Amino acid sequence: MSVRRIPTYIAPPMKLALGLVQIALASLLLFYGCDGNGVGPSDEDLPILSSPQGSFDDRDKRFYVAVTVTLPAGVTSLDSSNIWTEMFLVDTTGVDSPLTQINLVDDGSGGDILPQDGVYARKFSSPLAAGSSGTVYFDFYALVDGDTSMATDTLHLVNLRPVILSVSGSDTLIRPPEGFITLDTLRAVAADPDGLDDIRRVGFTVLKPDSTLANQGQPIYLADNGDRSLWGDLIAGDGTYSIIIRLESTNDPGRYVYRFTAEDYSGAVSDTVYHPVVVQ
Ligand SMILES: [Ca+2]
Ligand SMILES: [Ca+2]
Repeated sequence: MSVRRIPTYIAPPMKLALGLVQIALASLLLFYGCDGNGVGPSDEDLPILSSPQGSFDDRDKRFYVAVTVTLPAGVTSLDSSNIWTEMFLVDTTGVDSPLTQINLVDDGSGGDILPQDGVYARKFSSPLAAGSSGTVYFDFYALVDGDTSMATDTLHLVNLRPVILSVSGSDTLIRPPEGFITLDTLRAVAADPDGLDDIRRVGFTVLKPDSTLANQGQPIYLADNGDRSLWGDLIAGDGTYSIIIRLESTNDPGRYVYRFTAEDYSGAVSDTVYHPVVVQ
């Protein structure tokens, strides 16, 4: 476990003369610095990075990153290899994971909106696992003549709970004669705003007619594996979870209540959906 990496700021010796000014600026930044502000070096030979931004487009599940660059006199543009962002995730336990490094462009391609407007940008597919939560850091760097400028933006990720949209199955079951079994297929349609990939499992507990819980109160899990014969599931990975239950002549008659929940990979649990079944 580690705290977030602190990027190395490269200060060339020629800036020693500006040391006092920098100390004064640093104390100002203590009071005025905040997320999303570029920290441009006070040196006219270095590019100044401002308005760093990283955002997530929920429609196409891609990140957009951009930073405005003011180049020093005599430098007209930055090659893509000299301007980039490094993306990190600090999860809710404080663990820091590097995710990706993306070079930026200012030629109107790859997600950059306007060419040659000084805003270097890119759009790229999310490297995050579905349902990731924590804080994403975008550290932007520009390199000119061996000197680096840097700015940071942060983005807080929020995991959303899964939901069970519907449950289907017989609401009345007739006990079979001794030596036979009755089969019924239960299905639960689950969803998660972070994507179906974020659903870890869907299960239910059974409250019996005598008010005790079946299976020692442990959930019985359904499957979304497309296995029709064993699980009664029609399509793998479609969010509809299925199970074939067996009723025997020895099962108690009366009213049973199935209580369904879905859980995602962050451990968030859906609201409970109740499905009563009368066994005759
Ligand atoms: Ca989720
Ligand atoms: Ca399915």
